Amino acid sequence: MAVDYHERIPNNVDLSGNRRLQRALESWQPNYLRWWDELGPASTQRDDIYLRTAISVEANGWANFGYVKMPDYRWGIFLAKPEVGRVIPFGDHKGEPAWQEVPGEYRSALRRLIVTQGDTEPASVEQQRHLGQTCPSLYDLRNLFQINVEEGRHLWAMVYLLHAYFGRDGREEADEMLERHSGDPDRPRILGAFNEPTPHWLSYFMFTYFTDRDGKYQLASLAESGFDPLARTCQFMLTEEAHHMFVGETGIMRVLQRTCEVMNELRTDDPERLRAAGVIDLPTLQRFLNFHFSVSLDLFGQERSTNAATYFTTGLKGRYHETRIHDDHCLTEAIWPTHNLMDGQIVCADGPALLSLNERLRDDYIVDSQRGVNRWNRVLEQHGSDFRLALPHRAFHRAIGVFADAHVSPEGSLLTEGEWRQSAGDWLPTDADHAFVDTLMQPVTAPGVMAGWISPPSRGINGQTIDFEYVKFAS
Ligand code: BYC
Repeated sequence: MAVDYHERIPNNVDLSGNRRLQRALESWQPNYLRWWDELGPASTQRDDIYLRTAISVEANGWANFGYVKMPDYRWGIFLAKPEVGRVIPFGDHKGEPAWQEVPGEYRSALRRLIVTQGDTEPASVEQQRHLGQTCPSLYDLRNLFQINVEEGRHLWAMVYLLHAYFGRDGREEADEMLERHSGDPDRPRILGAFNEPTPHWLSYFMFTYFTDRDGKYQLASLAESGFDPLARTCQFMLTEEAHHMFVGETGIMRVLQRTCEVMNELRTDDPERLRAAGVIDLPTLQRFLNFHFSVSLDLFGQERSTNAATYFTTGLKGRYHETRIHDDHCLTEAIWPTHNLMDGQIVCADGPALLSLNERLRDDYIVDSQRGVNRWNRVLEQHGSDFRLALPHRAFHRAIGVFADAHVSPEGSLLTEGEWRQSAGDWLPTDADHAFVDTLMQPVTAPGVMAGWISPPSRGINGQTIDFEYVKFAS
């Protein structure tokens, strides 16, 4: 499964054995590079970045570190090793051999899933385009660029599937991936969170903690797919996704660490005094957490979804860790508790599990999200602070699903519109919060030096020291 780096498009799928496909992808490649140039990381084309490039999909030694100019990054196509004799693990086709070709009757549903997944990847690169200009350190700058090139590679992964398995309409969908843009009023990205700006590094760390985590759960569900090429692609993408969430979790942890240090130095938790001292106060952090968590919850779709039921019964998209679950994997009789609005109250009532698959995945996601919040709270505890960060209620600030029209407090109380308006500024980032955070966003590019609002990381990348020159700027 070694990757062939002599090819124009590095791959482990024997691309040179299929000339037509190779030519089609080679003709998409310049459009991709043009998109990267126009909408990828701004003003970085000639800088040397200490990046990790995949050289094999084996668990040991798949990564190679070295200085790369981002436009020269070897974006390629990597599928995890095939599992000999793999069978479809769930749904009506459970136990049948996994599909190596697209089953005709599920073609459009499968294409839609792949397009929705693929669309998020370039969207996040577009959202983060300007962050490099305000990096808090070279270490952080390098991590941003690592994530950007990997999201670019994840787009390549989905484009490969579209080109290889969906003929002409797949090629058209691949072209459209580069034509929709994050926040574009005429041609926006498909899912809501990917049209929200990521204006500064606090939003970025929250995004990589909460929104990339949706990526983890969606990719893990697609990694169970009966369509084997999709499953294998997503398995490999998941290994890269883990680093993105690490950047978010440790980023927020370092912000907290720095705030706590200053709180203790000044013996205050007064937001105004802390802001004046150049750190982000804890209520502001909570407001950003509320925003990014709630927007990410929307990415799981409606609480009751016939789409999700169909994806499952037809074997296209499974549950998180499907093969580790002990049940019939068909769910025809099963029930699952789902949150709903009934008679002016939020209730959690049993309903058909098959219709509740989006909600079930959201449940798994919430449990996982809470783990990091607990680790963040340990930092507060260690510094003697009584403040605790908390995930807001799942019905808070939702734009998709049964709570989209409801006004709900972070604690889960239903409110009138007037009550909501009165308090929304306490719960969600205000323009003033953004303006304050923006004042902190001054670039720090001397090796080993950190912006005043964030602590150093506990260690460097790939065994390098924290003051390693992770980015060498073109002079
Ligand atoms: N925004 O039946 P429902 C990642 C639409 S992140 C706008 O619930 P379904 C990454 C929906 O399309 C992971 N529209 O839908 C992270 C449907 O439209 P139609 C991305 C939305 O299909 C960071 C209608 O509402 N991967 O990788 O069950 C950086 C009915 O809804 C939204 C995937 O999402 C929304 N949030 O569930 C980089 C996996 N939600 O039919 C990358 C693939 C729903 O009425 N996607 N709608 O026209 C899916 O599995 C599903 O499409 C969804 C939605 C879970 C997203």
